[in-house]
Amino acid sequence: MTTPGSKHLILGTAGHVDHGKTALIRALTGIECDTHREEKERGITIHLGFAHLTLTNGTRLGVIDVPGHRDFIHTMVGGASGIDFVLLVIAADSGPMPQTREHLQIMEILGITKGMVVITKTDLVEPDLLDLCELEIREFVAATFLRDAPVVKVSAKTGAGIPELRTAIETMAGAVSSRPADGVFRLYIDRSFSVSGFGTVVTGTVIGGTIRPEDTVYLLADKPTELRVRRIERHGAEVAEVQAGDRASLNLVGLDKSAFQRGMLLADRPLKATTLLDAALTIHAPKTELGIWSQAILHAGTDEKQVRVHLLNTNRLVTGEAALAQIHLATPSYLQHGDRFVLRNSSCDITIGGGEVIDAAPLHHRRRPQRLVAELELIARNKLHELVSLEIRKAQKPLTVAELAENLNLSRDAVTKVVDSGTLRGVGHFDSKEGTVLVSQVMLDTLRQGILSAARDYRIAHPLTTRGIDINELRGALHLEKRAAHDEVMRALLGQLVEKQKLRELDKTYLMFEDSGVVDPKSLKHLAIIEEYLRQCGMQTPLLSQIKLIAERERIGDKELRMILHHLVSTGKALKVEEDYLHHSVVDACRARLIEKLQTQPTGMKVSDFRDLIGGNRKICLLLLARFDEEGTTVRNGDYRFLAPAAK
Ligand SMILES: Nc1nc2c(ncn2[C@@H]2O[C@H](COP(=O)(O)OP(=O)(O)OP(=O)(O)O)[C@@H](O)[C@H]2O)c(=O)[nH]1
Ligand SMILES: [Mg+2]
Repeated sequence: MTTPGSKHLILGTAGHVDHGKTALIRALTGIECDTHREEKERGITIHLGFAHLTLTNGTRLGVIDVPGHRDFIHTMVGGASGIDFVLLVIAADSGPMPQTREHLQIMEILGITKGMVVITKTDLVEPDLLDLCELEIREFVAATFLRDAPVVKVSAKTGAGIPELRTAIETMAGAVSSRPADGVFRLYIDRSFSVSGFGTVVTGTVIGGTIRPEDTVYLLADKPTELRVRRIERHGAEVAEVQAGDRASLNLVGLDKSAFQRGMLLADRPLKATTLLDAALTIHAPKTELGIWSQAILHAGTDEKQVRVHLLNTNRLVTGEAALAQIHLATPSYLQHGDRFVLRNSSCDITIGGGEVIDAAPLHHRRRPQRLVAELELIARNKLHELVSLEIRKAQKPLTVAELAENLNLSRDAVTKVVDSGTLRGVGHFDSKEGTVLVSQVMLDTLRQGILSAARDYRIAHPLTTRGIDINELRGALHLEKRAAHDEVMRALLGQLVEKQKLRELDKTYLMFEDSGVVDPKSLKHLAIIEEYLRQCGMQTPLLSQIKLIAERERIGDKELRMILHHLVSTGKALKVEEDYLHHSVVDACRARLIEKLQTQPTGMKVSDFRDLIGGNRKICLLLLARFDEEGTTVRNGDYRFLAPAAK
């Protein structure tokens, strides 16, 4: 089991083919990494090799041995992606070679900052040649993160220098800190196999978070599939958990082995997929130039994808320069803010460069406005809080911390930390039952304007109403969901608008401040006349032409009459049955008589019985019964109506 307090670190090899990486790991750990038959036959490493090294304090380092051959750079990138420090292996008899340089570039692109140079095969050269070789190497690494790194000279054949190398590794492991083990658990699969009696086992480097047996994980392929972790091994022994910086073998339940492929991501939540990234990009390959649009292969973890790169803040990018780019992926990926990636050319023979994801869910930038570029530059520099601000500004609605975390593929804790730090610019905070709700100032202004227009429009649409718009009607007008998070924002804005005397509150409804809610007496009188007429008509519903006659006599215009009828229906004073209007008192009376009758007639009633009871025409009877069914007064069974249980 894991030693308490021990570090979780991974050491990787790098260097040109045949320079002695695998032999060095064998000399250090006793573990042979070239285990495949084809590797033994060809005498080169083809697949990633895995070993471990126990330090004197008990810490067990994970070790990843990578292939040096130029044909397997994609495998090397996958292995190098999760490492904490590197042994750059250079053979004394040949010095730095093309893949020494390419591997070093890849380390820089991946953001690796710690490591040492190991000169191997020292048994093959004379001491003065060795000194020359060291000088050459010092110059070679002078412009890289290894400029002040230790240089250790060894021979895997004789064992010379191996104890010194072990000491240097101990010292470096002591100085490197483990990655944070909180946050989202993620692991790029590098191998998967079946173990008889156990099912599927996948291995990979944990690049974030922690996972334990019985936890749920998701295989993020085309869509997330839920799986259960049955058993976890680290360095060949069962453990109670693995965390960022560990090599892990996970025995998973839920899918057949064939579902798992190298490059797929496992995570502890169903992360959002993206086919678009905003990123900071640097060109490393010598004499290389990118135009506004270019094709490339993007490597992230053990995953590789065809992409198109669209430069945002320049039309041309040359060796040594950095730029912002929008990257279009051919198939969905689950990258997140801060992830590093390597770009290789489409024919897979040159490492062009690489960079870091700024926004994994950007809007599609057809053009390249200065404001967007400035925003991305800010995020690239100030990181997380700018990203969170941008996400809030992008949203067309209020967002909770949980929604933000989900949109950004971050843990809630990470988002909460940013929110609590008070560094978010142009963002309003609100408390709700769903936790803190965040809204951009721009969106708040839009909502304020929306509330005022809705309050004004409501009164224009309902001129005979003596009340204002209520919160349910407002929610609809503003296209907000019926949720505590959204209502809380609306209430806060309503409060502000009332305080600023833009709105007036009347019985939990809202009117424009200058609107007293009074309807002119003549209109009210007209309304009362039409309502009274409908009441008197009872079941003998008048034709519209008859209502119009009354209106004419009272000097009520056509438009006003339509408004009055609409008002009576929308306020529930009248029921509109196709072209007929029934006063609600008539509906109530019919309902009362129906209930009374059904209580003494448990065998139910047909439509004709109901018609005899109330004396209306068949059409109105049918529509009234349908309404009573709908409101839950009656239930229908074939031709018969019965009293609904609730109405009894
Ligand atoms: N004399 C001598 N030979 C060595 C030493 N280290 C490695 N070799 C030999 O060099 C050859 C290549 O060694 P590997 O360890 O396979 O080289 P590698 O860097 O892992 O090669 P790739 O993984 O294919 O890139 C083998 O024949 C080793 O026996 C050394 O220190 N001295
Ligand atoms: Mg090797």
